[in-house]
Amino acid sequence: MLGQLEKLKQNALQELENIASAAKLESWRVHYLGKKSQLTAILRSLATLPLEERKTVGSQANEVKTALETSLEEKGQLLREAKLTAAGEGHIDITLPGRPFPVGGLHPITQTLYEIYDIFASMGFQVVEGPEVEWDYYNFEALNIPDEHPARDTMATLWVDFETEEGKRPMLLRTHTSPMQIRVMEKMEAPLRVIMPGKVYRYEASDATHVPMFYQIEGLAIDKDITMADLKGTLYEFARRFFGEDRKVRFRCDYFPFVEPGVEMAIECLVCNGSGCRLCGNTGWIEILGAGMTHPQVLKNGGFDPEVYNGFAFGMGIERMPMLRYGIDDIRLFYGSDLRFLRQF
Ligand code: FA5
Repeated sequence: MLGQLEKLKQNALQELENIASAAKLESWRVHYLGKKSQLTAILRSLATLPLEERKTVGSQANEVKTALETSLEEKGQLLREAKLTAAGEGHIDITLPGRPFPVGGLHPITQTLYEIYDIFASMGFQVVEGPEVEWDYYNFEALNIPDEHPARDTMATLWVDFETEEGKRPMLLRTHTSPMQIRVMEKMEAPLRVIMPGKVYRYEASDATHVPMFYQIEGLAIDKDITMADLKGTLYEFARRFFGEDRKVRFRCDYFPFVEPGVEMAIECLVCNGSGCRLCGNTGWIEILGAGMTHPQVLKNGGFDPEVYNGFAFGMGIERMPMLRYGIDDIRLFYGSDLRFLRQF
């Protein structure tokens, strides 16, 4: 039986030499190593042999099996390589890894918006969006800024008047997100806590800190016993979470016709830590938002009784936030489409 095994091995290996296709290789495998092969029959018959013979034949049969299996594996590899080379000959090297698809990322302003949503969501604020093309009524009138009010001059407006049968109705690209205060009040019941993000437009020339289209997030809270302490607490918490625990925050009086009293919130300059630099105009502070207690007339315009309800509102420019955090000294970089800048975030 030992001679039979040796012969089997020689025949198998010789045949294998001449094989040139995967199909033939498979037939070879079935013939020499398959369930009905001579080798399998020998291995099965081992149990019937006397002990001594079983040992020698068994070890020889296993050795042949291993040799055939190894040769089969090697031949398979050779055939696969030959096939790849033939396919690629004169064309391309198809064994090279493919070109990766470029994967985009979120714009730094979008990232900032998402981060701010998370902070306010954790304080119970929900996000509400509204139109960028707005009626004069919501953008100005209902916010205590009637025609000819000097506050209109602070927001150079892009008008897109709307023709109706009765004549022109004043329409504009919203100059701030504050019109959403009225829209939300008209639709929602108190108590309410909302933030209202979006693009706003001003007819202004661009410079290092101004662009004609930028993002704001408006905030509004209305309930029965809201105080200035609630406003300050909410904005302190926001500044602490966004700019870090130790960053100093300052509130000062300011004027916006739709709040009374009105304040501006500034944070200690992140570039010079308050000692004065170009970014903060040597003051050590940078204003990031306007805020205040909702004016009673504005509550009335939104359908709330100011004898029962009160509220606070704030509005922040978004581009300034990453500018401060990363020391970016020109706002136009965000909208310049320079991928070398944008890919850093
Ligand atoms: C307002 O727009 C008020 N609606 C804010 C407000 C809301 C006050 C609710 C009270 C209650 P202001 O015009 O100051 O305020 O603009 C707010 C922020 O927008 C500024 O602090 C600044 O960060 C940003 N901003 C203003 N103009 C530009 C501009 N041209 N480019 C980029 N950011 C600007």
